[in-house]
Amino acid sequence: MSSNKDFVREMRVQVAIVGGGPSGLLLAQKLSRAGIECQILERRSRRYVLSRIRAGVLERGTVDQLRQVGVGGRMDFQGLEHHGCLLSDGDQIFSLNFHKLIGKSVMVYGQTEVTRDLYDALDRSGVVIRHNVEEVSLHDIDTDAPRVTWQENGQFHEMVCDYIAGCDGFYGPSRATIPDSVKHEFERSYPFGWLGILSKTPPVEDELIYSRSPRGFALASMRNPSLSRYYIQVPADEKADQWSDEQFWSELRRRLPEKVSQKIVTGPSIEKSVAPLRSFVCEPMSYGRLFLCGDAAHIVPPTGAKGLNLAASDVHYLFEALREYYDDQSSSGLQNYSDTALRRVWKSMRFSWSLTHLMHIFPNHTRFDARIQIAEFRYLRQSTAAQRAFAENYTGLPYH
Ligand code: FAS
Ligand code: PHB
Repeated sequence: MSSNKDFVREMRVQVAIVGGGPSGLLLAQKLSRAGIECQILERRSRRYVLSRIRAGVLERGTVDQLRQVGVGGRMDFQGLEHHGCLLSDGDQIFSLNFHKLIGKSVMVYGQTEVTRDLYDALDRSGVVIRHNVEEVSLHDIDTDAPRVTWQENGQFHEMVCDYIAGCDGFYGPSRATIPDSVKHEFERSYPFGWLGILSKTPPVEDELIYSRSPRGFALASMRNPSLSRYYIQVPADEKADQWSDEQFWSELRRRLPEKVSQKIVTGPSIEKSVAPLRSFVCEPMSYGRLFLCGDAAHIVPPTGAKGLNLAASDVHYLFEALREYYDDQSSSGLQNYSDTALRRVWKSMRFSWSLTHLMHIFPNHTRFDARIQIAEFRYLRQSTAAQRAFAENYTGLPYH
């Protein structure tokens, strides 16, 4: 480490990772186990990162990766393997059994726990994770010596690296570093959000319930047998503090089938927040020596439980490409990373968009649109072919 009057020059690393959420942490764990040096720059404290309540459903590909990198222990012990889910339309409710349909399942295990498990594993492996860094900037990404600079404890630092992984989410600096002349951004904003609560109450059913009702969408989910996660569709500009717990429980009951509502065990919310819904994709997902992963490159509405899982498949592709470069001195994986990742991103984007359209009430929907939604729902309920397609998408499309 050397310094001049302005910068502390850190030792060069092979891969600098901006962002210590699931994307950055999983990539670091994979690189570290492969002997590829990396460091993580995270804007927030670890406590803050671990306070986020987000995704709840893991695809098989995500589960396999966590097990392969030695982070599957707690998940296998505390996670809940789900063979299906329930869909309801008014008082009509039916089960989609993924296992019977296509022999696959999903794991219900919160993103918060995945993040905690990855942090613990990285601490054991000694990977440097710099928290509370400020003013992270990316430089010279179109050269063979890209740099990252940041401020830490009032001192500016610089780190030269071979590659930068932009894992800094939708609002991070990485995507913004790709020149506008190169980037194409595709976006669909929805006129509603999800108001979610976490409560120390037993889930109302053993499986998740996706419910469409004339009053709006509702989702009954969980984290474990004594921790429930519920969501209701609310207007896009709604604030969580506009809703008391009583108002939430009362509205949730009105959006679930009668025989389910009667069983809901209510209790105080231990977390309450509104998540905006949007579909967004940035193309390309790489430029020069910068590679975007996860929310830095794309955002899906949480309806299809794809956000975290797409981050995991991006990391799979990028890790394999970096390993090919360092082990076999071949750059073809890196050159193809964006196209490879985007093929799966767009297919998952389609499913999330489609399920969002099926399950939500759109303020500008005409009576025709409403009839189409009902027809779509009836077709899904009655057609094994449609159910197999749903199961294939929900449990996770293949990586290759
Ligand atoms: P993340 O946003 O998780 O992590 C990016 C990290 O980069 C953060 O820790 C951030 O602090 C850091 N960062 C940002 N700017 C930085 C800077 N300038 N310098 C350094 N670090 C910086 N997905 C689902 O599947 N189901 C859900 O129910 C669901 N609910 C969600 C609710 C909310 C409110 C949000 C925002 C997302 C939700 N998601 C959900 C999607 C979510 O799970 C993401 O897909 C997942 O967190 C993606 O992980 P990352 O790509 O690591 O991005
Ligand atoms: C969750 O439990 O947070 C969850 C589950 C399934 C979804 C979205 C969110 O589709």
